[in-house]
Amino acid sequence: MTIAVAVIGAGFAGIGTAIRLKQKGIDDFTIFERGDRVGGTWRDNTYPGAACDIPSRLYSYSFAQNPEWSHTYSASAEILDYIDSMVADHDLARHIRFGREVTGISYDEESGEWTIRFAGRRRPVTARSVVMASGPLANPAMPDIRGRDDFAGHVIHSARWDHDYDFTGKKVAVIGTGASGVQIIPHLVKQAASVKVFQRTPGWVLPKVDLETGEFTKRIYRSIPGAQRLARAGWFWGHESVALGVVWDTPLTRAVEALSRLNLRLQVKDPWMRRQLTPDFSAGCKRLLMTSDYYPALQADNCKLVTWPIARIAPEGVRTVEGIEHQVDCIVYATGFEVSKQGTPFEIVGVDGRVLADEWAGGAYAYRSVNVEGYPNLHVTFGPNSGPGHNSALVYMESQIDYLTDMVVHLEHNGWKALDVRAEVQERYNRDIQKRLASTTWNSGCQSWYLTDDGFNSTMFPGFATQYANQLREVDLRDYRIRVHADAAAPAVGPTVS
Ligand code: NA7
Repeated sequence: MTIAVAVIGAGFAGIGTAIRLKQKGIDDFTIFERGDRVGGTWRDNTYPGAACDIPSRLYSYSFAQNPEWSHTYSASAEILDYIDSMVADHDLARHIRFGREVTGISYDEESGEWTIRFAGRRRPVTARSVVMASGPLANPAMPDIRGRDDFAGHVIHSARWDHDYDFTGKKVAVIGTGASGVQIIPHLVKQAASVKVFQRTPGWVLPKVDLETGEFTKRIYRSIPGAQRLARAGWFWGHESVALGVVWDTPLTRAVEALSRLNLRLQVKDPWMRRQLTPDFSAGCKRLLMTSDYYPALQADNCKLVTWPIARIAPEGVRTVEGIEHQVDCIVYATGFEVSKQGTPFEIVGVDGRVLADEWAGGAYAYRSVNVEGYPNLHVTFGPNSGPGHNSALVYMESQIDYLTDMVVHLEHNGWKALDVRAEVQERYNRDIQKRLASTTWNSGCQSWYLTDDGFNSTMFPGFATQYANQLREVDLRDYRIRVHADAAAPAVGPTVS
């Protein structure tokens, strides 16, 4: 039997999509999840210190606000609890199938249906619409360093933490000083005998002021209607103004850098170390790091910052280019994720046997980050050029899921076969996006996970969250080719190909 909607992934995007589908009267959907619990990146990232660097009031859905957040910023366990509570509150458990790893999906033009195939001997499922909610930061990236497999000690990736490994008395190497690395290192310094931090590029660091939310404040949120919305709006507009310094190279960028330099001067005494920790790229070109305990940890007696490039991994440890071998018991890779900037997480075959990964080989693109021409009724969350950069990913996500669930409603209520974005509309949109990206800080010369090796930016949205939300506020059916079933009447909007 064909279902209305197949949602792939039970992280924030999949759960949010499910809630909005239900609220819009669509109950015939199933969420397919490869793991054995919901939560996506917050299920996987359980390393010590794992927390969000966006305030909880903003890193949550406006349609599922939570008066109980314990701090300004939430730790991963509390975010996971929040996701669990959404599942319970909206009776979503009966829609979720665990242990279903999707291996490929393909579109049949005749029936207007997608076939979803799974690993193992699971029977394929057919659906009229598919929502890709598998997340861009789902698969850990191991760095391409010579001899990596030769290491004889213990290896851990930040996104697959080994909670059974006891760091007490151990010599540890940490490779990677991005958002994950700077959260892990202070915890390892407290536990391990010694920690060597291998830094390739220092980031711009701002202090993280994380306050506990008192009972009085929680009571206000619980009892006064609109109080949570007001607090959220405050954080939202605060982050919108930060865009002026993070998205574009403006005087505010210099102000962010000055603040970060002051933070460095106040926290790090040694001039040599300060020099090693000073970035040589514009603030905002890579993600800003929010932490107050990273610099103190680097200066602890049992911690050492290593800035010589890594030559290779040896059986005993990490060898740097000047010939020193740093012998360790364990290597922690905080090296980020395989971000699908060009590929797709599994094979996606659209009309005429077209394969999306082939079309995205030069860099991914989509219309309004959600739809791709030739792949009707397929909706992507966190798709091409939807990256926030300066604001909460969930603010962006909420716009996407509102938009795509409206499209599902159009399709289901009208009994149409397909909605496929027009090629010329998609092309115009992407030409404009790339033109606007050229003047952003992300394209100002540093290498980051936002860019392909050729420097193509298919991840970030070049503007304010408000602009992003505006473009997704309403589905303009004239942007889409509507296909109807052979025996159906022509739709009232737009030209038809049946
Ligand atoms: P990131 O931000 O991709 O950081 C990865 C880190 O690993 C970064 O410091 C990299 O250095 C470093 N890295 C990667 N490959 C190597 C090699 N080969 N040698 C040395 N160092 C290396 O991942 P995170 O997990 O910290 O954060 C991911 C996102 O999650 C983050 O942006 C937030 O959106 C949430 P580099 O800077 O490339 O020189």
